[in-house]
Amino acid sequence: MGPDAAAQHADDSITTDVGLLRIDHVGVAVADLDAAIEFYARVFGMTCVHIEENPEQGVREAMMRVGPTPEGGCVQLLAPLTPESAIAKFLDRSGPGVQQVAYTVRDVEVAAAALRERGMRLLYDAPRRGTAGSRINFVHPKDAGGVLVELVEPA
Ligand code: MC0
Repeated sequence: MGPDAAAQHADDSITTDVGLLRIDHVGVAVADLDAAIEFYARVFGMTCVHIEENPEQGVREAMMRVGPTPEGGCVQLLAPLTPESAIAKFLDRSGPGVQQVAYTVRDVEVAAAALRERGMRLLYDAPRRGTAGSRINFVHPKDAGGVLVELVEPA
């Protein structure tokens, strides 16, 4: 058994599958949403397929489709709605750039429980509302190698 397999079998009590299906989107913090939409469309040829305000998350966001079909995935542009929002804080600290990597999961509660079982801190006790009526939760970036991981169960 190689080192990877050994690590995988280190705790036999962990049995629940996290249920990741694919990369849902990569989230990019921006200061000006309209300017960023124009930039991603003009420079990369992406198409804006959805715009939404999510006051609970403190964001105005746009989904930019990569490539001609939905299988290409999306970049999510995230602009702050208020100075207190997570995105405003991120921009103040790090400037514009990748703020999160989001995975589509079969069931967000099952995924959160499986990740808690593996020692990850989930940000919410129960899922909250994300883009287009999805249910979301996050793994704290300090537990995931410096990456804010979002779990997305589509509506
Ligand atoms: C903070 N840190 C990050 C980070 N945010 N590292 C990587 N990626 C990020 N996005 C690091 C800091 O640099 C700092 O490191 C440490 O974490 C601070 O931890 P904290 O004190 O807990 O930090 P806060 O207060 O900045 O909060 C971070 C936290 C927050 C992830 C808890 O941003 C949060 O609650 N995020 C989840 C909600 C969210 O991001 N909403 C916007 C997207 P050092 O080394 O200096 O200690 S809304 C969305 O995505 C929805 C619409 C959707 O897709 O459906």
